[in-house]
Amino acid sequence: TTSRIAHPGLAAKVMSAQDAAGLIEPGSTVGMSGFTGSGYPKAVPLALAERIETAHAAGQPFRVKVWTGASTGPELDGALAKSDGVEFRLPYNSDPIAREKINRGEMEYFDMHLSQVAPMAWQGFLGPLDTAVVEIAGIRADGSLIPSSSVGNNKTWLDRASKIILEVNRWQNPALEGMHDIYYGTALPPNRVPIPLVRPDDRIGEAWFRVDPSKVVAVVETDAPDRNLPFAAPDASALAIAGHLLEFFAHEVRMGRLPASLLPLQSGVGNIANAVLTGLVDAPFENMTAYTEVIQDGMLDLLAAGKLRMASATAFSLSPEAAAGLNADMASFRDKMILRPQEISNHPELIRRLGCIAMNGLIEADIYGAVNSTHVMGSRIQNGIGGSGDFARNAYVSIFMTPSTAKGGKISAIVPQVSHVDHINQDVQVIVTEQGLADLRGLSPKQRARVIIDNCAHPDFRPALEDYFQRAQLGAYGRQTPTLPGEALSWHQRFMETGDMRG
Ligand code: 0RQ
Repeated sequence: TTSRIAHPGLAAKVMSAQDAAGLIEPGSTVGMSGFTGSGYPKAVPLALAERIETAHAAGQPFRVKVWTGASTGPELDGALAKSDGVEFRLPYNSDPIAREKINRGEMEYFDMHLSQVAPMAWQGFLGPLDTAVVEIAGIRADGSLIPSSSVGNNKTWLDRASKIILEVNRWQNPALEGMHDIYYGTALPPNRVPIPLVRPDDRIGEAWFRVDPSKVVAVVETDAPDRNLPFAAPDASALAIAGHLLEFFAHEVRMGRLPASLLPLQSGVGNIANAVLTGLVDAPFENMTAYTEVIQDGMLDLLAAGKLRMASATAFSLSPEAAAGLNADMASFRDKMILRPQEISNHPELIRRLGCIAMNGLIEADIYGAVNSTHVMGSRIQNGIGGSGDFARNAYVSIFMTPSTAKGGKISAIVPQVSHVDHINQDVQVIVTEQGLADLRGLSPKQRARVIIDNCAHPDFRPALEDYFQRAQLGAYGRQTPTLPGEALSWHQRFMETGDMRG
């Protein structure tokens, strides 16, 4: 046993990843830890994938259903998808191998609002949970668990699962202990009560997970890094988007619609979101806070610069350099960060109460402001809705950001009609591209189309959008949201036929 496992009863359950994976039955449902590449189990899923491949080679069927917090790493989603071992997956995936299987129709996938996973599991809508496989940073003498670099749905998996496999990862910094806030006050209707969090830095729970030691069937020791992906240096487009957004914030402060320290920031993942955060380092806003899903590099920069007072999230999503920097200086960051269950980090009640500024990416938006965050050409899933819906609908101001074109200019991110809807126009208040910013608050559909076409569309596509909008106003069945159904998706059709929306 090591100093990371202080509970003798659980120390006695240490075994190899292979032996632990042997306890997972074909056809069962497995709830795994992991959120945006951090805190996912790194040994048991790999061993399970090997077991599945061996079974398949012997002609035996073997697939499992996998639930997580959000995206994980190649050792989990990649390995299990490659082994053809996943029959069903929820709630968010960004692994390329799993994405390919899903889009080939070989894997069922339910992408869902991240705040709703735990409540739906409790409500019983997702079926029973057979096994939890959860990475932790250590086990205390009383048997409580020190959470790892993400919290995600771990509390719910530990509570709901019939049996539990723990991965104790020595790579995780022991100073993570004390950073987490695990809230145990959720209940199902009709017994639900208000969640007592009124400031982003409130602590309302405990620093550890509770667990019933009799449900723990295996403890596996690992020493392996999170999947930390590098961020690309922001390109001209990301810098332009960040510039428009910072100008907007300054304007809103001048108009008295935002306080000088802004409101709690939520920032999606990806290079543009990171560029916006980096831009805030030199902006005139002080004492900012973040109430968000993930702490990425830009958030650490803001904390280090003293601009951000604190950040609340459910996980880290860091580049290798930022992860190393955080690990080396955990003592100075620790008190400024709180990691919570995703049910709390993304809770509609809390997002509405705190008045978050939501900033998320999109695949395409239409001239009326509906947003597609998930499906390329209406059918091919990219990642999933993730937390974007939790934040967009409930935010104080809901912002979506994107380059105005994709695939080297062949695709317009502004289209006559989105090919799939994740966010209805009422949930989309500001759209920003490198061309400019459209403030849609208080505007009717036709007024929205005017500013989206003028401010956000790429000049290569603006005339065609203008032409469609004019003809729709003359020829549509109704003039409230003028649409020509026979033509609205013709840009997508043209891309699928010719590889270019421009024709
Ligand atoms: O694909 O890599 O094959 O070229 O989509 O696009 O431009 O790199 O942008 O990384 O910010 O992702 C919406 C996917 C944007 C992301 C989305 C193609 C593009 C590229 C990625 P390639 P970019 P980003 C909190 C918030 C939903 C979840 C969410 C996302 C790839 O932001 O998953 O918001 N959001 N969570 O080429 C065809 C278009 C396209 C397109 C982009 N119009 N047509 N392809 N692409 N636009 C975080 C969590 O929930 C965990």
